[in-house]
Amino acid sequence: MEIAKARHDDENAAPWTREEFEAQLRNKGQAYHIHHPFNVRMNSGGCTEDEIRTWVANRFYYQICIPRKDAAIMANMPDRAERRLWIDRILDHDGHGDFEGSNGGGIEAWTRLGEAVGIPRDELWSLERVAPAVRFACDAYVHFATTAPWQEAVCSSLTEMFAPQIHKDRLATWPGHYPWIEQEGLTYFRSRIPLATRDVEHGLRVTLDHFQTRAAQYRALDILQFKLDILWSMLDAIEKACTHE
Ligand code: AHQ
Repeated sequence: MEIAKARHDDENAAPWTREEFEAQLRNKGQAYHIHHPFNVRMNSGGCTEDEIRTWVANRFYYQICIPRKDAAIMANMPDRAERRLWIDRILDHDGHGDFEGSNGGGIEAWTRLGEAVGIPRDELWSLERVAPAVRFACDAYVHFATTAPWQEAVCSSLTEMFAPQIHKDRLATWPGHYPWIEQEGLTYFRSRIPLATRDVEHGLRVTLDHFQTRAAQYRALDILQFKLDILWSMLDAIEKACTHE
């Protein structure tokens, strides 16, 4: 009760400065799934081959939801300048041009990760290994992006403030811990580091501009927590699926 009361009183305070607001957003990184016990075990070499395959197969559902989520945001975006930036996110995942090589997009790169860990393309795309709670969490993200004001949906993508580190961790630890995984399969993680950094510049500008009062800034923190909970609960479900293998 005390926390709720403290926040209620605080919501009428003067808004945080842009710097303070950004610091509050970045402070939410303490709840990022980089700290989830399954991710810690995975990046310290503690997963079996089949647990890695379970993680890859379940995260594939999240990856194929991302461009649909971004298209939903585009549909709610009235400003052409913002759409001209946001559309890159869809192409980054679905691919573009001749769809060959690096033009194949992130979903294709994740398919190559699947093959590198021993999941054939058809099995990965069958979604047969996706846990119900992973599907639920990803569908909740797409639903939020479809129904929330576009600036709130943009704010929810800011978990990517913390993503470069998690990708760097995998690139630094998997080759040593999981030498059975073909190195080419890790291309997706390498590709996301500059893209996440670019995405966050846009997402942060929209967020810092849009949420103007202290109450609105608290709303932004709640939105970010909602997305952090999506990522965390996905790993809860993946961890549970691994115990039943
Ligand atoms: O590969 C990831 C990705 O393309 C995205 C898009 C972004 C969004 O729009 O919400 N979030 C995101 C994330 C990706 N990878 C996750 C990981 O752990 O590999 C991290 C995740 C994120 O931090 O939101």
